[in-house]
Amino acid sequence: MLTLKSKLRDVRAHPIGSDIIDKLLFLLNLPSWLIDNPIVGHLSLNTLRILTGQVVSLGFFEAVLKLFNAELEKPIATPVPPAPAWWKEAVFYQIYPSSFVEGGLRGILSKLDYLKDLGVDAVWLSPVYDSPWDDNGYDVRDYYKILPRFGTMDDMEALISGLHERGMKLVMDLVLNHTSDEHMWYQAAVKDKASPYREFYFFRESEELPNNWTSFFGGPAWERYGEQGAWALHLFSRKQMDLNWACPQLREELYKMARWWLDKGVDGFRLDVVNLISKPVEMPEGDPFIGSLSGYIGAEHFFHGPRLHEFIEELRTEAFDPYGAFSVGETPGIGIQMGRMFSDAYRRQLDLVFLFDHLETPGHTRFDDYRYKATYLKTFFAKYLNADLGHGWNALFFNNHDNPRMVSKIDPDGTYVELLAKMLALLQLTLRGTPFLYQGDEIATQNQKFTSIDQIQDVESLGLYAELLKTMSPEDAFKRILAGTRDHARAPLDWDAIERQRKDANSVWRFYGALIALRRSSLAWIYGTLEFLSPTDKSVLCFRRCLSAREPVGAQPVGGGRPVVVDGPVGVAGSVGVAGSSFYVEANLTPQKRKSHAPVGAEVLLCNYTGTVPSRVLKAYEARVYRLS
Ligand code: TEU
Repeated sequence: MLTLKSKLRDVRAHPIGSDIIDKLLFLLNLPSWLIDNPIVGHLSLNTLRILTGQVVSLGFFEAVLKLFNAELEKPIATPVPPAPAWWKEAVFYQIYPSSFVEGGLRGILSKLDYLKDLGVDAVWLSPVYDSPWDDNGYDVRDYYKILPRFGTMDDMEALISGLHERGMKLVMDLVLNHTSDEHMWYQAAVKDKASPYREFYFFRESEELPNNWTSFFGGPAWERYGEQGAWALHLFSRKQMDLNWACPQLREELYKMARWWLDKGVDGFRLDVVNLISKPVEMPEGDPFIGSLSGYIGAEHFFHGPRLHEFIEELRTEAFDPYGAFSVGETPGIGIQMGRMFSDAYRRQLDLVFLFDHLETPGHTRFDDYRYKATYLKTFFAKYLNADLGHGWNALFFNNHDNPRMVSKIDPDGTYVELLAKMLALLQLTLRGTPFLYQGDEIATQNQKFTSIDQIQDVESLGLYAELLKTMSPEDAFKRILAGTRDHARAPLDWDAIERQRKDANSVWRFYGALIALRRSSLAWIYGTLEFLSPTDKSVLCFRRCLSAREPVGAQPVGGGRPVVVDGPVGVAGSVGVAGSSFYVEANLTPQKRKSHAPVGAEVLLCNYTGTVPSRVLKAYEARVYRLS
């Protein structure tokens, strides 16, 4: 049990403690040696609290201590080596339905051959459910209905079969933390205090705001609704009402709905903000200092709430396991160790999680107007992919519908855009983990050139803009919006550019094709070991992937442990394993020339520069794959 008297190094040894400390260091842009040296490690939490001038409230420490003590790691009972799985081998592609193609689900259906040609194995489809569209479908009005502008349930079924006929899988987006205020449960709850649906949400009757929590989209997380005017909780927009997972009837309804979709044949789910689903009954005040660092007050109470893992285990048992459904949790705010608590196969919760600590560099949040230094990727991946994840697995992505384009964060002027896009693709498809491409990645889509707030549609950006105007000029507020707006990623996909690039042998599109083919050519890319090399060179990320020759055809699972045994071709990707294959990958993360560390004489298989004979010098953002044996 951890208390205020516990030493910092004991807190550091706890998975949640380790992640929280890392997160604070990240937000403050402080080096980890500050905490990891023995003198500081011997300080108690309470001494630290006093030494830091009590800038962080006692309430915060109490809240995190509760977290630590509630979540002691489960003992490992039967160590079963993780099996090969289709989702470890697959290349995923995220479709954002309002901007992927015109024509809704039928439009998507018409593009399945396109996706197949690109080499995609599985599609993650962002929400297409009936919705008033306050947050582009992440505000579900009816989980059992398709939004008419995307088509009908028949179109959905046609899409599922269309994918399956082509040997591809479908992963739907499941929004379980909240519903739209127009959902019939919420409507019933607001109309009648005695309604059984009242318990599905968080209603509080008080004069003042029930607590100081803020919404991710600006302003308080509480709003008065309906005639009685009770407060109800919405961590996102005013039309996205948080669901009370402590209510067993609600959970049963949600599991029933997930099973209904699985009966239709979907292969799994991406679970929207799934780490937020459990909230403490007392709804304690959030710490304002911690809130000022992250931009949201109260998150320490719900980013990893008291019954989170219990709920997720139940969801898996009740809904996913009977179908062998795949799950990837979107888990903003949590770190590597907490990620493991979801994705370690022993714990039987989720298959994968999306972690976000590589989307900004230390000391920055999304709306800061700054240039992303790609050298951070070396630090990040070495830490993330070297961490002991038990029998967990990683998801690899640089873009999604919630973030400005990575190429533009690194290179706002677009000077190196093609090289950079190819370099990121090369890393995404050769590092260890499951790649998730976002629509437009394959043609190096950049940020939009917005010039005025009138062009911005996203509810998050508009909410934040209104907040910012309270403390800064419209020009400065717009600069922040321009830096972080999700609208950058939501512009229509440029099909003309796709056509052009498909014909151009040197295009980014064709480079993706080559990388996906390379990934399929050897199981070393999937189950092989990953070893980061040349750690002192901060500019060049280099690593070796290797399928062990000692095992017949096998490899080390993530984080060590017993090897995965793979017999011949497996899974959707149809990759084959050749024992003893090994590859070397290097990427210059800077626009300056850098020295290559590759073994002399190794054969270059792929490079993002064309027409030049690879030399011992890496040019701006140059990235190469070599065969070692
Ligand atoms: O996103 C959750 C999330 O934490 C962020 O990525 C989000 O964009 C927000 O800006 C936090 O600052 C998921 C969905 O991906 C997003 O599109 C939804 O708006 C959100 O949940 C609510 O459903």
